[in-house]
Amino acid sequence: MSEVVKLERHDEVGIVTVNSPPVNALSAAVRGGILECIKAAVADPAIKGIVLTCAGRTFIAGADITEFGKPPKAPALNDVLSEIENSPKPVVAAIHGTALGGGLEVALACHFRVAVKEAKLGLPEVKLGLLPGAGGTQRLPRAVGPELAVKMIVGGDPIGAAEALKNGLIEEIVEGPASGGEAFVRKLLAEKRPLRRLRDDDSKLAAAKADRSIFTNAVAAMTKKSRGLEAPFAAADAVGYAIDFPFDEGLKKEREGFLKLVASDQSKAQRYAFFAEREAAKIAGVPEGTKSRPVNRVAILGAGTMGGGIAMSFANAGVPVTLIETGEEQLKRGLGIMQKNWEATAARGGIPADAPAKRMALITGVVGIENVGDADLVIEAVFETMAVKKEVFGKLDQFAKPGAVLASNTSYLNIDEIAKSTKRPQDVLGMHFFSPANVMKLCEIVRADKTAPDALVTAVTIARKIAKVPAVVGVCDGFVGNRMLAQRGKQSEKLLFEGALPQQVDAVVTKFGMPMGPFAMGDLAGLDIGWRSRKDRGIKSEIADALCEAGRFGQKTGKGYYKYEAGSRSALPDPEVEKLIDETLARLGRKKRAVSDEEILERMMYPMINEGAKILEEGIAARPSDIDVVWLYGYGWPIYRGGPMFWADTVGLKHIADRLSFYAKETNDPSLEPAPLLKKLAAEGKTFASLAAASKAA
Ligand code: 3H9
Repeated sequence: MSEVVKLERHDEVGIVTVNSPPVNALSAAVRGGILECIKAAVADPAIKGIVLTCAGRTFIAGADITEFGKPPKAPALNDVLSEIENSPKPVVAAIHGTALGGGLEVALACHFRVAVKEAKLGLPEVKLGLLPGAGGTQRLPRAVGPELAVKMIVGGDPIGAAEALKNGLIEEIVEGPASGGEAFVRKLLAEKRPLRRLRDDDSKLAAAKADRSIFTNAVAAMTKKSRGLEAPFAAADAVGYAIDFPFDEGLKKEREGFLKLVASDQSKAQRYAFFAEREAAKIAGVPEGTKSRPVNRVAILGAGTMGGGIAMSFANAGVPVTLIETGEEQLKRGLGIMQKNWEATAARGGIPADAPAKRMALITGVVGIENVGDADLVIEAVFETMAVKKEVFGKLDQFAKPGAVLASNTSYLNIDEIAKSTKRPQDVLGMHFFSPANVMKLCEIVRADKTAPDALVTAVTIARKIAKVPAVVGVCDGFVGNRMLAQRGKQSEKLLFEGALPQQVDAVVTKFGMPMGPFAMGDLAGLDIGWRSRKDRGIKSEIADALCEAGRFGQKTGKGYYKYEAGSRSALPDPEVEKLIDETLARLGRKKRAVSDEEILERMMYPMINEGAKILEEGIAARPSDIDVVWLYGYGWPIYRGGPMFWADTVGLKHIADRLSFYAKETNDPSLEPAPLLKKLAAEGKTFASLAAASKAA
């Protein structure tokens, strides 16, 4: 008998329970166990109907992703599903938690489905660069119609039980789930209801068979944001097979599509990103069993763009916030912006109509830092200079409750230094959110010299609670993300002096898959900030300075590296900028040359990877995958390229080290010389991944 799947009999109802923590993924053992128990239930003359349910926190959350790319083990999931669907006795899936991917495919092979009201059902395979590979693209359209099926399969987001009920994906919302499933089976038996095998029911496909535009319009809407990705398009094709081919043929074609994607570089990168994100939540060097301190209320200092965005993130997750400003005016302004943002989202249908009021009610706006007293976590988002931060932390020492975690949202300042202004450095750390903070998922958690392990665990835990992706980093200028970005910034600027244009550089970067190039990003952030800071430090950057001297501060002045039409954020190349660059170069006696796209890509990416290698050597990041998480969730690195360190491994570290040495000489820039770690790995023919594997084994 299987260890992970059990069959019990309650009179005439057989209960098959999967129990394979943490998420009941469909490992070979679970597949084998389900097959064995279904066969046994079908063979048992005392059993008239069957419930398939799960123990623990969730229904089956999908195939076991760790098995992909390894030699397949019997039984295949499709064979298990055929056994379920062919059962002459009704099989009912009783769902709680999340029925995802292969989990929902199991449920779709059952004759009926019921779920508890909190359950979520979805086919998120596209998010792993895959398409559903066990009939999901064939059975879901038959259950809910092709339009919703496209939305769920191509978009990958799950739906709740109420929507599932409305669209015929489940029959009933139950309490239970096992007891609800059992009651439902008894009802079926009493009513002698015929079995519903989705494979044999084409009724919901009829409309799209007659008018294919129903399907193609849904696909067009869902693939709009899929630039560069393969899986959403392949998944859409697979739903099309349900409309165009008989079930068995559609299933075969779906399988072919799935196998192709499993072997693709994109899916490998996306599966890597899935585990990298979860790995990042495990803090290196913290004693096992270290518990988070309770966080029932958060205080945020500063209701500006960052403070407001951070406050919104907490309120979105239901955490009460005390929002603190220095004056009524600033507070009113900050609260007003938050309310407007939520109302705009509600108007677009992104959140329920009553959500803005509910979320605003979680935020208490007050004037004066002395009001931090009842907060378990204080996040400072005030002006970005060391003197101001020190003053604020000194006051926090006086007013914050003992044991409260004291976090700075600084994007580059030294947290060790900030911690010195308190008598409780063990409670101080960085929580670096990214702008816009209510949207961007990354939170760099900065561990200072004296940060206590439980303070760190608290920050990571609360970050996950508010749906951020935490990555623990050490203290250095710019931490992981901005420190690497600075290398790219330096090269992008140098490229202009050698003959490249902003639009050429940006085009190479966006073609690679980044949402924006460095110059469009500069225009968005405002060029005057860097200009003022350069002036203060007596540094020159002739092209950027010339732009600012001409009043070109970026989007806010309608002109920067690009020009912008009134009310538009589209960056338009501007001949005036080209002229200004030419004049600057002539003045400096610089000669222009043709710079190839290949060189641009290498000089944008390789210096960042080189910096990443230094970050690893210095222990600022514990794992290469933590660096990748920073880039995936803080800077929009294309998920199908896994992150800079993952991508570097696919390019080959020897090639990268060689090219860096070449550019160091060619452009007379010793900072481009490969870092010792990169050199070593390149010489040994190794990858960054080999470092992660070695540290896991240790
Ligand atoms: C698929 O089904 C293909 C089929 O169509 C075709 C087959 C032929 N496998 O996220 P958490 C681990 S593709 C292996 O922290 P939560 C996870 O790594 C799959 N492991 O919990 C972590 O391990 P650790 C389609 C998995 O409560 C632990 O479980 N399904 C899997 O925040 C806890 O995870 C999906 O894409 C898995 N499938 O969220 C769903 N799932 O503790 C993927 C999780 O060692 N999963 N683990 O770090 C999720 O979205 C979330 O895990 C879930 C729970 C919402 C279920």
